[in-house]
Amino acid sequence: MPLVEINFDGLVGPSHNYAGLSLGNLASASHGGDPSYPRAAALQGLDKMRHNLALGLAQGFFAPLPRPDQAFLAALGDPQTNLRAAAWSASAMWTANAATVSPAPDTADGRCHLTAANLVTMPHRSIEWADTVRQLRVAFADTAHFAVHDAVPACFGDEGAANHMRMAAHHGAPGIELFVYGKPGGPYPARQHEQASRAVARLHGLTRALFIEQSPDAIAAGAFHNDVVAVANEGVLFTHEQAFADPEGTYAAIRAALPEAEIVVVPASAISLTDAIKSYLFNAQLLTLPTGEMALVIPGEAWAMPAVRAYLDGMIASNGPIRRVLPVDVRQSMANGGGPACLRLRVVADPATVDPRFLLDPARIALIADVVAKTWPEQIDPADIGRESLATTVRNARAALLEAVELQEVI
Ligand code: SUG
Repeated sequence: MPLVEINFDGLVGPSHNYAGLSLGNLASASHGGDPSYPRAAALQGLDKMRHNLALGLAQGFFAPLPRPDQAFLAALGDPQTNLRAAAWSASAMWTANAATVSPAPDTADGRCHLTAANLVTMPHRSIEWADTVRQLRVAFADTAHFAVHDAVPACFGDEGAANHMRMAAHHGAPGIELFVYGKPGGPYPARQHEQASRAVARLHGLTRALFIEQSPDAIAAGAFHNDVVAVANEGVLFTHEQAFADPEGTYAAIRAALPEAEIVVVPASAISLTDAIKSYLFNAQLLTLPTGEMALVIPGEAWAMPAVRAYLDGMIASNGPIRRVLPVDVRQSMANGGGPACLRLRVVADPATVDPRFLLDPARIALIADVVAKTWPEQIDPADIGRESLATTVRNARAALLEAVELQEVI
């Protein structure tokens, strides 16, 4: 089978909660302390997977990580503060931050390379990667086709695919890889370090990589990852005009490396940076449908914002490369700053080379939804974090999932 794009969504874990842990992520900060609804959150995510599968696209998933993280709590002397909430976070649901992926046509050894992201900027995320990489090594165990790398050293922050875009004539063709990094000095952390991006490009054996500075204004306005203000697919880049520190230089470098590139720039006069970040328009899945048309899977929040809706109506009416806009409801994830694009890791590969237990069809989605409906907590209030009875519920829910999908070895 030819190489296709497979989207691996993170199943929202049973401890999903709002603890306001992410400085610079405006949604996380504003919802900190709200009650959360893990069951509804996971079912919303599964509906998105079902929706994309129904479009005729390949869909996979990753299992939630073990929470609460007892080793982290013990190493910190059992903290009662925000650090306790960190150990309970279900943040691994945002698999765009699980790893950076370079498909086989781009790499020196002709294998698909994945490097787990160290996520060191935020304590609750820094504890993900060791468990993530174990899962990646099960899913992509076929070393003839895949190479899975540990995270780069923690002195350089790496947030994975959220700050990485790939452009190519089509998914199976050799492509250019765009690494977007931030420079420190603004009001919020610049989470992606240039040296981490360069290390990942070296580990993957890339010959055609561009290193692009993210606009400090975008980070200051709340674009804590590049995928909040830009998304690419095959030959198309869809970007806000304030995404990059040097927009014109960036577009010129992309066009020089990939002459067929089409760059759709949304001007601030149509959608302000503030509205782009609030609506999460760019945190979309830009997908090539089996018909060859491109579709933009956006959060319902973006569709509901008048300025964004007006822009999208005009875009569809025009002759641009993005032909369809498909809103989805991932409200529970959105309230923590995670839109449709955050919830998925894109891997271009032959599905036959991936462990089939991570791939989905409607029956497997129904199986997972059934476990979620029966075992995921309906609601978590901030005061519940730390309760032993809830910890037991969360552990049992995850164990029930792993048993149902026959993935007990990722425990
Ligand atoms: O790292 N939110 C995540 C959202 C990640 C979104 N991912 C991408 N843009 N690719 C983050 O800021 C909030 C957790 C809390 O506050 O409870 C959180 O971790």
